[in-house]
Amino acid sequence: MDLEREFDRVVAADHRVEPRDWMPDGYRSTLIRQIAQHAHSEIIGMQPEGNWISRAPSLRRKAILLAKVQDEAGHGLYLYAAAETLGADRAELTEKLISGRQKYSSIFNYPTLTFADVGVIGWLVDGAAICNQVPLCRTSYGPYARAMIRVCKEESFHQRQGYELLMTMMGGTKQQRDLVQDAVNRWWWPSLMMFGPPDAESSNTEQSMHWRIKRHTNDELRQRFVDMSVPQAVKLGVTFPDPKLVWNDERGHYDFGEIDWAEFWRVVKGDGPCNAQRVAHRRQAHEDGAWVREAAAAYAAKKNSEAVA
Ligand code: FAQ
Repeated sequence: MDLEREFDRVVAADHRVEPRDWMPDGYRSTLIRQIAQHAHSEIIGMQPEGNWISRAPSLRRKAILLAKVQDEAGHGLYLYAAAETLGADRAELTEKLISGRQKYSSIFNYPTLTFADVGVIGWLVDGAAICNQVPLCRTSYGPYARAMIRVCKEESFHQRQGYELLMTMMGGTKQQRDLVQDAVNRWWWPSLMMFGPPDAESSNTEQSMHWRIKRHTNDELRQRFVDMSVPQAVKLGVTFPDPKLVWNDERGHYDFGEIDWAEFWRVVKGDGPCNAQRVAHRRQAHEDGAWVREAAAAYAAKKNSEAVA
């Protein structure tokens, strides 16, 4: 009881809960779920852009894209390490991902059809990720909050490289401008879905807000993202595919049209355009890496037995 009171006090005072502190089982399992999904998203999220590394239009673009995709791998590993501080087993988390028992963000189940998609992912997908993750720097669990600080710094660079790429294309030929607009048309709605279901249908929000794991609701962050993106689109010279997107003076926010939630749930449940491909690719990479894990384990065992002898 005292332990529970102490936990409530730490959370209410906006202090951090640390790995060795007592915590309710539900708090631990909610964090493992969210952090694992987040880690899986970073790892699966390497694929859509990774497809373009060998086809980047210049050495400069290739170097930037390589660095970005490597950062995503780093974020994934960082987040798996944060999940491990809660007692999760990394091998088990990977197993759950490749057997379809654990989720990753819906956004990475859409195809990247042209190089403009690389720019739009940086601008909108990383932009949405930042919007969602900056408040997570103040999440109540210490290792997750600290991981988010570094991740957000790198995501800012990702967002800027995307926007700069698009600015360059918009200053090019009509064909290049059309590619950008087409990519924006395809990624806008899926980007809005990244924030999760509407608050009224979000099963975890209320409890996660109470525990200060989440600091804002899904709809609050989605609105913040829309408000932030519209002036950026104007500056870039593109439009969003939503006739209902208008400034509402009374609310002090942009109104926007209804999101296709049926599509969202279809994609979350595994039936998006690229779900099967993404998971199969990850499974193959995991199987191909088996010899590395075996060699590392054999080396560690040898070192341990030498230390004992
Ligand atoms: N996709 O009750 P809620 C990135 C699930 S950014 C798939 O509202 P919650 C960077 C949800 O898990 C992307 N599933 O859930 C990058 C739950 O299922 P469950 C990753 C979704 O957790 C950029 C159910 O629906 N970012 O990777 C989605 O309170 C570019 C009910 O939903 C994070 O993970 C979705 N979009 O709120 C990398 C940020 N939305 O488990 C490469 C941390 C919801 O109960 C390239 N996560 N679901 O069966 C969060 O902030 C939260 O987990 C939310 C969802 C806001 C995503």
